[in-house]
Amino acid sequence: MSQTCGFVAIVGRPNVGKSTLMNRILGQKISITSRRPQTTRHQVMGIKTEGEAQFIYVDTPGIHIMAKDRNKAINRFMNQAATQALRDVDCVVFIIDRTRWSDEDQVVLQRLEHVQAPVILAVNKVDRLEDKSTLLPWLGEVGARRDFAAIIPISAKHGTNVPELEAEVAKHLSEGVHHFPEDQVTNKSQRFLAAELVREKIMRQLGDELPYQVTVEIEEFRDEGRVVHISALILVERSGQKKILIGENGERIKSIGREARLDMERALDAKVMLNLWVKVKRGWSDDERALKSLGYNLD
Ligand SMILES: Nc1nc2c(ncn2[C@@H]2O[C@H](COP(=O)(O)OP(=O)(O)OP(=O)(O)O)[C@@H](O)[C@H]2O)c(=O)[nH]1
Ligand SMILES: [Mg+2]
Repeated sequence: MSQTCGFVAIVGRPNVGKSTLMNRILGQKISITSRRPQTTRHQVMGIKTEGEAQFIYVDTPGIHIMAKDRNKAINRFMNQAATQALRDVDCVVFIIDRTRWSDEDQVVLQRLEHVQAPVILAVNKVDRLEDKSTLLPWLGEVGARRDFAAIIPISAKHGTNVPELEAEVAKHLSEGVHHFPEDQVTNKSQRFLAAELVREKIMRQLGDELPYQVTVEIEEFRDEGRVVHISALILVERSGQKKILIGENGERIKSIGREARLDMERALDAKVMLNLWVKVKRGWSDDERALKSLGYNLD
């Protein structure tokens, strides 16, 4: 049998479960997740090779409407990264949250208007649907908004119907040689993953405003075999934010470091010595040049 291969963009507004779905399909944490919107900031590939078929999933930042307070360079970057992932794909998985349809879902649908590739609609988080009887009529209603290749209710968190979704995606791969070796699971480096894990703990542990003002840079990544030494610099916008991040007697930063380190040790299968530093870099999130130097580059 000949090989099949395909790029599959996972898109949707923030917080609908795109990264959770990708991790579920890959069976490991490739992309960070949190209950806050705008967790993912970059395109992240999750590569799954099963016999002759290679699926190259591309997790994307949530496509969002840029209101006055969200029209920063970082927001533009995130929307561009998501839109760019739609180019030249073999298939799109468009995720929505249960039976809600928001203005941002509408924006995503509009971005898909020019996409020729088949679009599968995944109605996620059905485990949390209060009234299950609303689902069937909703699938009919939402199905009228576009000619979807399929509409599949799923729970990315619990795995419900995810194999069915993958089987649907498999129909849309094209014949051709694999782009990646079969044991490769992502296009991102271990350094990138390390920085993301620190940011995930910040997203998960800190209050409302702060996580969006934070970015993480890896200053040192030294692999000594059994031990990996990692130094990460956490950049914030204001000195007040630095104080919050460090917390009373450094408790907060310690807890962030501990959780990030445990995840890193699991991912790298090695002991990790993690050092965290916090620095104020005013205006980094609205400065194109600063963003570039901090790794926010479109591929
Ligand atoms: N109950 C339930 N929660 C889910 C499901 N899928 C995702 N979630 C939760 O929804 C939240 C957002 O999930 P993410 O995977 O980070 O969402 P995302 O679409 O990648 O979000 P952005 O990266 O911010 O665009 C997290 O708290 C997940 O645990 C699901 O099927 N059921
Ligand atoms: Mg995400």
